[in-house]
Amino acid sequence: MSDEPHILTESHGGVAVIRINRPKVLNALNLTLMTDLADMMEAHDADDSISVILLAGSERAWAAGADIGDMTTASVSDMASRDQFAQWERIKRIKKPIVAAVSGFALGGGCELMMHCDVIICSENAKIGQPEINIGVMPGAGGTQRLTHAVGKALAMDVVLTGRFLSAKEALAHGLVSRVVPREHWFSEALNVAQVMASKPAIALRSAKESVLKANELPLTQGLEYERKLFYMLFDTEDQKEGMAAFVEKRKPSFTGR
Ligand code: CO8
Repeated sequence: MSDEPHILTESHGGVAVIRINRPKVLNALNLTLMTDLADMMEAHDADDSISVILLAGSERAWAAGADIGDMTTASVSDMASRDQFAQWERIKRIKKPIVAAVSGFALGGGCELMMHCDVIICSENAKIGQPEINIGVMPGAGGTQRLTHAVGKALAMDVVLTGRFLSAKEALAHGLVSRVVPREHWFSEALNVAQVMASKPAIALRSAKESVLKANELPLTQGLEYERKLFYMLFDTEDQKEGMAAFVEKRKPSFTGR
């Protein structure tokens, strides 16, 4: 067992960068890593100096899935008692935007973790898929649901039932990732995007994330009502006053996050 931390973190202004660091297993996700990831994200969510979380893997692998070694001989009750999905639920509840910097393999749980992120910046070398079918199971952390919402039934069935990998180009064409960038810029471009977002008014940023996510959960009429309420609430923020005054006065706004 290596003593290297399996998660590394650093901050760039209002952007907290978290890097998954298990290179020997292509960043396979185990329970300890997922627990630490959720702990760290919650800490950043509660930290007023952070506006955006940037989650990155390595150039070779974002994450090649859940750690297969941990599951090989597991029984139903082993899997249920580990309750790994509790950590995924915690990540789902993070309010600040999460940018994914994806290079290399994003497979199985790795693809599912990528789909928990809000803006996905993807290297042209990425290989994305849900190959669980090849090892006798199926996606379990949202793959059949979020992938289908993102790319539609026909392509989701193709990916989940054959286990094939999507190229970055295909993923972009079908709305699974936000942008594809040249392989040498996979991290720097994601950081640029995160920094642009971090310069925006923080409450509006969080509210906009919340509202877009509701589009996958609510019927249209309820989603529109939800959006409208959040929109009205923003008129109670100092940043709304500042943003609109700055526009009228033809100057750059100075947002405070209040
Ligand atoms: N788990 C554990 N170890 C892994 C994993 C993984 N998912 N992926 C790669 N590794 C290890 C390999 O065993 C290998 O180790 P070693 O050097 O000791 O032999 C090392 O990483 C490098 O891998 P390869 O030699 O295989 O590298 P290649 O470039 O030849 O192939 C691949 C790369 C295509 C990514 C290949 O490693 C592969 O197919 N990996 C498995 C992908 C996969 O099936 N992922 C799905 C896993 S199941 C899952 O994610 C279910 C999620 C459910 C929710 C989670 C909560 C429980």
